[in-house]
Amino acid sequence: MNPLEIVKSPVEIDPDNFELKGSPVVFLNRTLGELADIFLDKNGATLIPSATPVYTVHSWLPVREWTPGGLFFGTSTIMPGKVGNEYFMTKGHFHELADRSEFYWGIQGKGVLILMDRDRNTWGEEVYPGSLHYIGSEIAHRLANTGDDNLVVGACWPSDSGHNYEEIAINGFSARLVEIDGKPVLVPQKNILN
Ligand code: M6P
Ligand code: ZN
Repeated sequence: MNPLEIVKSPVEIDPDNFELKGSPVVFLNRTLGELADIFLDKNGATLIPSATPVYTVHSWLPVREWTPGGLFFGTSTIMPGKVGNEYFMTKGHFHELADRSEFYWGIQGKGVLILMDRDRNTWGEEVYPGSLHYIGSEIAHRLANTGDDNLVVGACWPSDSGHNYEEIAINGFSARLVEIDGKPVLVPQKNILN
């Protein structure tokens, strides 16, 4: 950059679909085939084509991962849909440096941000255009789409937070977000496991 020059930022949010445009942008597409394990209804998952996208993520990583003091930015788009009666959702994670926090904010659509603390207490926050969510340290976070349209959520997290998926892969969240009588309900995992 030259002194006194006014330039465009290399990355911007596409106002039409809220995806990130520019360079460098990392794109990730999570299909049902690779996520089938996170849903309770394994048989229900086999009824949906495995190539079906459940969510996509566009991320701008302006610094190397693990750089202290930096920030990453992403937009997640969770598609509408259910496996059995469980809403399409993200894998969810704690941070590898577990005291690192994160902001999420609702951009489009509707859903629930599912949060779980280290004592395995799980609760949710409603996500809608304009909703703002502070995810404090040691809190696992997962997004579920409860609407009929795409759920788009912005995220900003520290570049040295990392992702700890293992704990969620092994123990899951202590509650699942399912549709009961047309409404999203958090149901304790032990009560719906056979
Ligand atoms: C947000 C951020 C990212 C995360 C993405 C998808 O954009 O929290 O760090 O990777 O959502 O969520 P997950 O990693 O749980 O699949
Ligand atoms: Zn995170």
